[in-house]
Amino acid sequence: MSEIFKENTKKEMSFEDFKNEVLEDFRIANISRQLSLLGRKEVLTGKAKFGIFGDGKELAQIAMAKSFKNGDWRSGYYRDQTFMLASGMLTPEEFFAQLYGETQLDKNPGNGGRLMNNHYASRSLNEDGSWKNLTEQKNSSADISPTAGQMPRLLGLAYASKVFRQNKELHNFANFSEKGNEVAFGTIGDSSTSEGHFWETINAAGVLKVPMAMSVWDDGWGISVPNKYQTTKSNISEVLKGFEIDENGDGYHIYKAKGWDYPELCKMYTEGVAKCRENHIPTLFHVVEMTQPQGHSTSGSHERYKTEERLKWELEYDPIKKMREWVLDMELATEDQLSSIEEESVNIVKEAKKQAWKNFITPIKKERDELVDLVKASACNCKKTERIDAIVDDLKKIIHPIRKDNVSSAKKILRHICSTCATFKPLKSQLQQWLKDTIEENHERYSSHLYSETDMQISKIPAVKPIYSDTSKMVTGREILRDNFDQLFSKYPLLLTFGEDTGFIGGVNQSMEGMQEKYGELRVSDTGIREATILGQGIGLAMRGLRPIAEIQYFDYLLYALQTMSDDLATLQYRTKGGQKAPVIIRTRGHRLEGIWHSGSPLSMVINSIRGIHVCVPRNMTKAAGLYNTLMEADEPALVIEPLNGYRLKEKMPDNLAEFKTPLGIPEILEEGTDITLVTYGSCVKIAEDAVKQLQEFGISVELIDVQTLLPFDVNHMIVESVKKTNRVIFFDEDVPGGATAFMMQKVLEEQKAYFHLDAEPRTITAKDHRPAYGTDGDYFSNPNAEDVFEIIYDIMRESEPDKRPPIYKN
Ligand SMILES: Cc1ncc(C[n+]2csc(CCOP(=O)(O)OP(=O)(O)O)c2C)c(N)n1
Ligand SMILES: [Mg+2]
Repeated sequence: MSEIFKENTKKEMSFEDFKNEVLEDFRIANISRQLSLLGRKEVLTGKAKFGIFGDGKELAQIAMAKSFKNGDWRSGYYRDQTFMLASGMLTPEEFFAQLYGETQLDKNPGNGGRLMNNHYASRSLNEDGSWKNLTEQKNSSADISPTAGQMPRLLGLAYASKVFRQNKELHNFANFSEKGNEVAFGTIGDSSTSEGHFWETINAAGVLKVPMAMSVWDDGWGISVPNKYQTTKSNISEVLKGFEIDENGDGYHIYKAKGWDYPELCKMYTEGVAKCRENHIPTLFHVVEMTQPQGHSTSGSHERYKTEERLKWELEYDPIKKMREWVLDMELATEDQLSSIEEESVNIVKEAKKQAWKNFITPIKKERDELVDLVKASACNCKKTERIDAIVDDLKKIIHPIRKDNVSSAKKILRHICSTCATFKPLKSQLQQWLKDTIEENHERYSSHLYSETDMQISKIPAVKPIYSDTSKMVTGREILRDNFDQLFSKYPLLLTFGEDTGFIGGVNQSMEGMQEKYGELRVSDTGIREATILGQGIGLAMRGLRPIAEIQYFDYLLYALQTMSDDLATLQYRTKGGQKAPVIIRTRGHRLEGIWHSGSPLSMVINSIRGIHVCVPRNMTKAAGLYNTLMEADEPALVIEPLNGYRLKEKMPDNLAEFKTPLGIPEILEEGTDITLVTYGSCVKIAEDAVKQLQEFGISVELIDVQTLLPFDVNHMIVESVKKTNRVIFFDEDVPGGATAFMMQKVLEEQKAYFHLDAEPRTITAKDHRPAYGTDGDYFSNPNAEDVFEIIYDIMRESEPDKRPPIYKN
């Protein structure tokens, strides 16, 4: 007995305290289990839509929570309710609020109804978007559902501690870190370790030597697929042995314990996390023999794929049952004491459920009653009254109404209100008003915060023009970027950049030349070839207050990071309803150069999958530098695609480096014209300029517009103003047909209503469906060129002036 006491307690703890702590742990385990059991019932009776629970994983999470301190971070997955409870980041009532989809932030503070249950997040930001003191609270980065999707960001959360510890200049940012003493805790299911993100992160964390405490919850299954189909040797810690720490201090501490062995788990985490925190050594905790008492989720039953024998084993090795036996064996409590804890847990959970449901349903019922009262107050004898009554009666009959029922009924009622009847007249306008207000409220509930809503949103950063003087020199584009970065590094101490070849040689295009030498390896560093975790590194760092520029060497390789961009970064503000932010700048280069993988411009792939991140497509390096300068003042993530063929072209060096700012969402008119509006961006601007000159020779006047950013897109509707003048419009880029040109067309024709001002068919000029072939000829025949632009515009103009313009290329 005394052995166990010694192994599991802090030195100063009394036996009484130890006992109480054990019983408190038993209580949390029971509360958590009751949440799982009752949570499932709430789904099966239709009050909640879907449920996924952490039953069978309770003890390891309680043990882990003991080492989780203020300032620490979690990046985990949907089994972690016990950890959240044990670390004080979740109450039983909040658990149910999330299950129901509660939209009131004070009741469901992690996500305000945007995420399904067991997806957790703490709030890092005050309402005005400013940072809270992250070292005075426990932090959970916001969960996502894709398996292993939590891994790339975990790397960044852990790496931030290294940066804060080793870069002494950052020690005064005490609201972000206490000199890098924070540990980033990761959790993942055994089967999800099959994902590439897991391996990439494990390797990178070992290389970077960061305080990452990674737990694998091993219950032997990924839904219905057992370990033998997931992991070599069916044993993740066994196959990770090559990562084990060596005499040089390289590698991981690797631990293994059974998910039902409470004292062993407590010992493992106490020892492992302490070492991880102190020495910044990544650590792996493999927790085996975990169970899933209720199966994977509410959408299936594990009886379909687990053997009788396995199911029996799971009952026997239920962690709470095992803990109970251990407590009794150790004589830490009596049977009666434990029973009363169990009973108390049932009551706590029932009460929490009742309260959460009341909170959830009351405002919805109130909305419904308002609607019903509104309609009832205005009875008349019109024929359609019956139809209206029927809708109202159906609505009243719904036991658990949701907002959809209210709005859908109101919309249907409106269709039946006769316009002539005097009694109904006020009803019509009242109902219209009710709908308008309700839809606005629901917009706030379900659609706000895709982008920042603070004073640091990009639209609030004033534009500043580059200043030139008589002595301003013409230099290559890469020098403008380099000198601008130099100024940014000295202006913003939290700024750091990393990527493949970014550090020692200063980038493949030399735009970071000399920066590592000047600002050190912590601020300008090389990484392995691992795009997903380069981005994840950026996300985690930015969530902890740093200002990373994560560099992806070529736009074509962004695909490796796209899942993380789309699922994690792009949704972060939205899925936490403004509770967390990660203003990462993703820097890359693209558009035409050479060959299939160094000339891509797959903008539609990006803009349609990363709404929530700004997409900047500068035509030259001065514009690019100005965008970086704007983004550094803002609190939003963005992708900047520098034009690959612009590094060696000459531009004038501005005097006000790091100060001039290119605004986002504001196109620039590069040529004024009267016949046709040509809308483009990036490297296509140069081709368009060539085409515009060729057309001028034939008396065709083109208004050339560079949109500069695709997201946001022309926020002031400048393009439609141009179309009002020219009555013709062309969208031009080197994405696939139906790609980003189609996006621009939809924006201008539908959103800006340019359709009403057109005298000619609107057209797109794009690349071919295939990727561009190698070499200059490959490029010329795969991508749109100036002659293509000339031809299409000439033909459009010929339609209106056939006599003046003879056919050239076809009759
Ligand atoms: C990328 C991705 N693929 C598939 C799924 C569907 N899915 C959800 S959970 C899951 C099994 C995960 O098993 P494991 O990692 O062992 O975690 P456990 O549920 O057993 O705790 C699968 C396949 C998903 N969420 N994301
Ligand atoms: Mg599993």
